[in-house]
Amino acid sequence: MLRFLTAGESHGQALVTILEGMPAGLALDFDAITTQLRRRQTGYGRGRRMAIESDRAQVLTGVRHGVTTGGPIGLLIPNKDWENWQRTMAVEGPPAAEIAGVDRPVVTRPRPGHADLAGVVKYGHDDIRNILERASARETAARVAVGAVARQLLKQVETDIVSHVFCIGSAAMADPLAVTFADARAIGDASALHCVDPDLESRMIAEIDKAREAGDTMGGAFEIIAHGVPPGLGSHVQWDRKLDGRLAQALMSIPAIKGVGIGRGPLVATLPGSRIHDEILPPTGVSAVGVSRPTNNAGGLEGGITNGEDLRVTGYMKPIATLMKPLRSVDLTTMAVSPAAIERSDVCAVPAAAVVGEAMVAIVLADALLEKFGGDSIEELTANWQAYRDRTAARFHR
Ligand code: EPS
Repeated sequence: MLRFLTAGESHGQALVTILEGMPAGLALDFDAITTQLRRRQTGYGRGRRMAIESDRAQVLTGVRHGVTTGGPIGLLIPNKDWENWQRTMAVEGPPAAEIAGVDRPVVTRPRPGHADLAGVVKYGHDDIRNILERASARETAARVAVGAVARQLLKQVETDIVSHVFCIGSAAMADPLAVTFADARAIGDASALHCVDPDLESRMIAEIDKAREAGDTMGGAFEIIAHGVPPGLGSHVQWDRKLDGRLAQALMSIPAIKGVGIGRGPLVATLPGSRIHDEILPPTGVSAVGVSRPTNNAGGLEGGITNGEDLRVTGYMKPIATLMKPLRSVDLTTMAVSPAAIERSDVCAVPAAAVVGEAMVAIVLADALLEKFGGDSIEELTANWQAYRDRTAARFHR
């Protein structure tokens, strides 16, 4: 239904994206795309690159006079840093003498944990740069731009997405499910790590400072909460239609994400059924499916189908692979033991990954929404959604 592809290198000219399948008739909020891109660039622990970039997506196609046509939406995010990399990243042959920038040496010492080694083996390169440029998390800027468009589609059916960071190293929250959608939404964009608890956030900052001083890096975990998700997205009938599986794939595709949880996540393995499954009770107020659920350990998904509760998805991120105090590696030209290469990098990018996670959840939900309600235009989509909502409410009204 909704598909996208990205292209672009970290220090190339630009990131390029084609988003296909957006219905016609969506009045696009261009500033909202910039706002999401801006959010991804923030967070304590990022490196000097973020001071160079101020990401903006140019919408090149698929929109006329501010409204989507139904055609593919082409997006372009220029890399400001390209100016300094024109020689190293020249597309057409060896760079002419008048081209600005420096000629950086070939990268030959793979970083443990990065795509460097496996990539040069697979693609037959001698210069690791041919791998690392595309493996770089710079690419996630393109996903956030796509996600910002997907969010605008979700807004048409009153679905909103937020996130919060709940763990950096050993500074972790005991029960992230206790954080409500409203709590996470109330975190200011100026917040250093996008954590709901200021005391915990101070401990997280201390973890990052300690890692930076030691020439090390830190990972962590974040949770994405989608509110107002229509019940009935996804399906139990086939493995590749289960929405939890689709969300897991989307989240795992973000660089450095090594685990994904839905609701209570891996802890479901440690508790009895009586403490995991969410009881079904008569409604206490307005409810999408006419019942109330006192708990939400399932994270809004049962049988691979949204159940009307908040959708809660967790991403676990490993520490960034570029260490200023490098691990041992080998120089692939000599095969002698040597410290891994150092590239300018971040100490911690968990808050940025949370924003990328929101974007990926938005894209998966927008796709599932179009699957359920169809619609080549926003008018058609929202009419189908309204009819389903009214029908569902009528069925369970006693
Ligand atoms: C990254 C290394 C750093 C990060 C980059 C991801 O880039 P640079 O080598 O230019 O300093 O800043 O992230 C981004 C550029 C971004 O926009 O998120 C890496 O090796 O993955």
